[in-house]
Amino acid sequence: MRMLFCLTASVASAAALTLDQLCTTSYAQSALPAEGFYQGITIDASSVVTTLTTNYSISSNTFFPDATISYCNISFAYTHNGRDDLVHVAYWVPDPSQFQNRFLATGGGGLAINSGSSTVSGGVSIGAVSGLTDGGFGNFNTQEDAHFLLANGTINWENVYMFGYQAIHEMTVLGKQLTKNLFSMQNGTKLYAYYQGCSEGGREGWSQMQRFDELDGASVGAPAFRFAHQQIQHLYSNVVEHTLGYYPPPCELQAIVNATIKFCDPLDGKTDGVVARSDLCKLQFNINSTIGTPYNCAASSGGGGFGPGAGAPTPAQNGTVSAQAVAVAQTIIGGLHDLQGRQGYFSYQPAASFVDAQTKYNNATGKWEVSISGLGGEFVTRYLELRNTSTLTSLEGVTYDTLVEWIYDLWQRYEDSFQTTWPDLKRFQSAGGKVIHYHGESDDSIPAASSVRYWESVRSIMYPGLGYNESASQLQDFYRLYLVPGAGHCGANSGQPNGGWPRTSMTQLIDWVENGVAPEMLNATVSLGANKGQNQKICMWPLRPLYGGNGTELQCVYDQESVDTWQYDLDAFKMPVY
Ligand SMILES: *[C@@H]1O[C@H](CO)[C@@H](O)[C@H](O)[C@H]1NC(C)=O
Ligand SMILES: *[C@@H]1O[C@H](CO)[C@@H](O)[C@H](O)[C@H]1NC(C)=O
Ligand SMILES: *[C@@H]1O[C@H](CO)[C@@H](O)[C@H](O)[C@H]1NC(C)=O
Ligand SMILES: *[C@@H]1O[C@H](CO)[C@@H](O)[C@H](O)[C@H]1NC(C)=O
Ligand SMILES: *[C@@H]1O[C@H](CO)[C@@H](O)[C@H](O)[C@H]1NC(C)=O
Ligand SMILES: *[C@@H]1O[C@H](CO)[C@@H](O)[C@H](O)[C@H]1NC(C)=O
Ligand SMILES: *[C@@H]1O[C@H](CO)[C@@H](O)[C@H](O)[C@H]1NC(C)=O
Ligand SMILES: *[C@@H]1O[C@H](CO)[C@@H](O)[C@H](O)[C@H]1NC(C)=O
Ligand SMILES: *[C@@H]1O[C@H](CO)[C@@H](O)[C@H](O)[C@H]1NC(C)=O
Ligand SMILES: *[C@@H]1O[C@H](CO)[C@@H](O)[C@H](O)[C@H]1NC(C)=O
Ligand SMILES: *[C@@H]1O[C@H](CO)[C@@H](O)[C@H](O)[C@H]1NC(C)=O
Ligand SMILES: *[C@@H]1O[C@H](CO)[C@@H](O)[C@H](O)[C@H]1NC(C)=O
Ligand SMILES: [Ca+2]
Repeated sequence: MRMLFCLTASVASAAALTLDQLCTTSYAQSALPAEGFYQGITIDASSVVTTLTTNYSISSNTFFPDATISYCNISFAYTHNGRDDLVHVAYWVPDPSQFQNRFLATGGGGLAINSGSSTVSGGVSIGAVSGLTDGGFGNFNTQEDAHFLLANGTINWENVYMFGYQAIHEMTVLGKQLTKNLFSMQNGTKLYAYYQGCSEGGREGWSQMQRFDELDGASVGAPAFRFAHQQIQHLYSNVVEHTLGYYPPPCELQAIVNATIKFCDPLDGKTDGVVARSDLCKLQFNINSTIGTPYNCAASSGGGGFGPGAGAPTPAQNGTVSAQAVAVAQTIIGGLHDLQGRQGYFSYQPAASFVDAQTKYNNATGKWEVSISGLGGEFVTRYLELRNTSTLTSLEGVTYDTLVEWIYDLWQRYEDSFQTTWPDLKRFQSAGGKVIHYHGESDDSIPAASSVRYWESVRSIMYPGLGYNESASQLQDFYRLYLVPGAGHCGANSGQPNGGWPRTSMTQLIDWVENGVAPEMLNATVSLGANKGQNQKICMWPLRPLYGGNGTELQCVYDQESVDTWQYDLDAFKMPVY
């Protein structure tokens, strides 16, 4: 405490500081949280590194508008007392004249716990000190799986909990105090704390809101939560192909997607190449109608997707859509069911592309073969079997029942670390937290229905005594969900380029938290194709978009039959799946 007082005195004129003056090792050291501030953590003051960058330009950032920023990157290391570890954190600090009493915590994606410079730069553009962590995994570029095993069979549980939720929490608490010290914030001056993350970063955001009350607001996209289900879902498409014995050429699946978009696009009242109502698509489109559709794709030198087949060259493909390919697509969209027909999980919406189902071409046999999803495979080999490899080499003997068992085993093992579906948000809510949650409706990596399920879980757990509309409305007082028409995984979708992406959700969040202006609709901007720059609005769940007046007038309507298509009884499990 004494040390804090000294600091306050020595930095009393920080508001008048320039960025150059702030960006020195000695000044940053003087602003470190005092010893004992965070019980169990010791900061190594000698590890402080400061780097000044001016006129850094942000452009084509998925989550922030274009801007030019100057910042000081202040990084340091700390250790957990009694444990011989080292965790690195870094904070991008805006110019004092641009600082707006804000802090932004950021997350990663895939198996990374940070997004490098991409999210912290956006944070500086909103006048926030913006933090990232390396989770204690070695350095800022090391992913979580690198040190997940201490040896085959031995889990590094410290690594699991750091990735699960602890590292971002520590980075947030330390970063808020660093910010107050750097800018000599007076008692009574509110420091607003925010979070931005998508995919794994979305899961990391929820890991904070489910446990802590440090955040005033969070903008989270397509969270990779319900981790066990989500990761095994990546293998489901491959197991469908393996079970049905048909490995469709990528072009054939693309033809099915294109035909789906063609039929379902107008169902929302606006023929613009965007399937804004994948629920109506589910109700009205018969995928069997695509059988016989001709397809023709040129040879390519490399394909997309995860797994061993990714990036391999593909030959020219032409033909007509087969009944077998349609059976594969239909079974994938129908979602995982065990061999008794009970549902284990749900899948991507129709009109999403089939990334997990991408096959690879065997040039020796001239046949298409399974290409096992890399992310899905690693969760079996490393996180379940505890073997030091990310490659699952075969699906021999793997059935739909095996997938359900794998989910069950991963779920039990990581329920309190990775699963991240705790549905009671009372701590976040009572601290006044607000969350904007969005998910591309055509996401092909994390099913959009996953976000709907969590929102519904929170609604029913937090407001058990209320009817649907009343509980939905109370939940929306602090938690709002938006499905983004046509969008893919954490961004715009080249297959439906006229769909906008909510690039200014952080601005809307700030307006909600700081000015009490709750976003009725999310603001979106088209970022691809001929209509680039066009502004759009996105309806708030459970309302659904419907265009009238020949596609000119967006209405947000309540449609029970549509809403029902998003709910699933996951009766392959006896435990509730939040
Ligand atoms: C940064 O941009 C400003 C305004 O364009 C310019 O005046 C300044 O010289 C630039 N600074 C550096 C270091 O390039
Ligand atoms: C911040 O600075 C540290 C120390 O120089 C460096 O390792 C890290 O990569 C920087 N982070 C970013 C996002 O610039
Ligand atoms: C796992 O394998 C990698 C190389 O693939 C190696 O660098 C690492 O040390 C191994 N880890 C363990 C715990 O065996
Ligand atoms: C700040 O507030 C705390 C708690 O209300 C109080 O104990 C402390 O003396 C205040 N410090 C200053 C510098 O006003
Ligand atoms: C699908 O549509 C896209 C345009 O959105 C086109 O580039 C592609 O060639 C089509 N693929 C097939 C197989 O029809
Ligand atoms: C599509 O065809 C398959 C195979 O003939 C059949 O089992 C399925 O019910 C059909 N689906 C629809 C929606 O008609
Ligand atoms: C298949 O192999 C032949 C002969 O080696 C080569 O010319 C062709 O480019 C290969 N095709 C693909 C799709 O890899
Ligand atoms: C499809 O491939 C066959 C030979 O494999 C060829 O005869 C035919 O012209 C091709 N069709 C198109 C539309 O490219
Ligand atoms: C650990 O497991 C991997 C993957 O199964 C294997 O390649 C490696 O040889 C094993 N290491 C030891 C020391 O057994
Ligand atoms: C809930 O509200 C919607 C309008 O938002 C309305 O159409 C629906 O009938 C209401 N449901 C109940 C059960 O009141
Ligand atoms: C909404 O997005 C448009 C661009 O589509 C942008 O000009 C406008 O500033 C945004 N509004 C808010 C509140 O951020
Ligand atoms: C829609 O467009 C058609 C043809 O352009 C026109 O006849 C019709 O009146 C329009 N309907 C509405 C609701 O604007
Ligand atoms: Ca449309």
